[in-house]
Amino acid sequence: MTEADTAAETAVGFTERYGRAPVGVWSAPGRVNLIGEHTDYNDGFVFPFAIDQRACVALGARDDRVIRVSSTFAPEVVEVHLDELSPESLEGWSAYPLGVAWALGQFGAELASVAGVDLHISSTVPVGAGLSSSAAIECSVALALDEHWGIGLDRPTLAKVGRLAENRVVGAPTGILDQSASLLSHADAAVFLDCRSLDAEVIPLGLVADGLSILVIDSNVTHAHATGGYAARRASCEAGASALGVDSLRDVRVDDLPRAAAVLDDETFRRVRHIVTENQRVLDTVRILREQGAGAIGALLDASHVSMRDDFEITVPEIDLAVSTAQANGAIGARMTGGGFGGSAIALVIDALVPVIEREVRAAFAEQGYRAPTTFVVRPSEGARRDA
Ligand code: GAF
Repeated sequence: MTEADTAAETAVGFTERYGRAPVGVWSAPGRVNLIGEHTDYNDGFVFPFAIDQRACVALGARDDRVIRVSSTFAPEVVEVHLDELSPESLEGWSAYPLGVAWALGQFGAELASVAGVDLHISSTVPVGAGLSSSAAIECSVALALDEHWGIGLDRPTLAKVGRLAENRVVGAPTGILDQSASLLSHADAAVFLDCRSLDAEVIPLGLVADGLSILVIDSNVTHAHATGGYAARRASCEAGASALGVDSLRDVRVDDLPRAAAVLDDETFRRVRHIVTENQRVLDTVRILREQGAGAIGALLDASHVSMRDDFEITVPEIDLAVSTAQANGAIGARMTGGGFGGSAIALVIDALVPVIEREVRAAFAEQGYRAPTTFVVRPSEGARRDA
């Protein structure tokens, strides 16, 4: 199904639910993070791109103060009065779109004077695969409501709106990576984002011209960042920064690591070392991409994976197997992408090797008795937009 089909189908779904046509359809993509993992909430660098799987939202005007939201992934229509929107009153899947409506109010939108809306949402971004299905919903809804209500926030601010919904309403202590990728990306390029200044630069990847593909290997081990390991890693980073006397780990350089080793316990040191070296790898990836093209960044992707596996300890055996099998079968580089504890690996691959690596990874999973992975090539795509 093409992206235009998805937008048209979302409009049809809206009409079926609400008995009238929508006034518009907006969409926003999931993302792959090429490199720079867990660096965002440490004020560091990330280098993601939007993928060609998107969440779509169709919107219809109302003349009262009610918001209704329906979707293709749950049978119910959730209804809330605009005066009753609060982080505490929202739960389940509807916390993502309704959380965004609440968060817009925290960024200056005069919600007291807007009329309600009906929303219908669909998505082709796989859930729990580490590809930011939640940010895709948040960013499509943020763009739709911002335009419909005439708020006029810029895209970096809309990314903050999405992150606030995720942090305060959904309860996941995430950074700004996913929403920035979803809102700022351009086709055939990745976004080099400084998460401290929020300066963003769109850098062409040139994959098609170089005959390269990014293969996603979804381990089908699902993750959730509202609980567990993600928050623990964030706490370790904060403890490390505090022990080293810096505001954030962005302020620690690779040359400072011997001093850090003398001050920190072994586990905290390894968490810090991942962040510090990962920031440097992002900078090196951007430089090498510019100088030599994507075919030359493989060793950095591989090193990033080792760091996530051994220092940050956020990979799982299925993901490690996906990465090592891709590498053993000719991938230029491979690493886990996203927050970890499941989700997906990516492999940078010469086009002709894609089917070979897919086959070998599947065979390796079967041999270990793991649930079959889902594999697909992603195309670096345009960020959030109005479709109709
Ligand atoms: C998740 C979070 F949402 C991001 O903010 C980021 O921390 C990422 O994990 C790890 O790089 O996707």
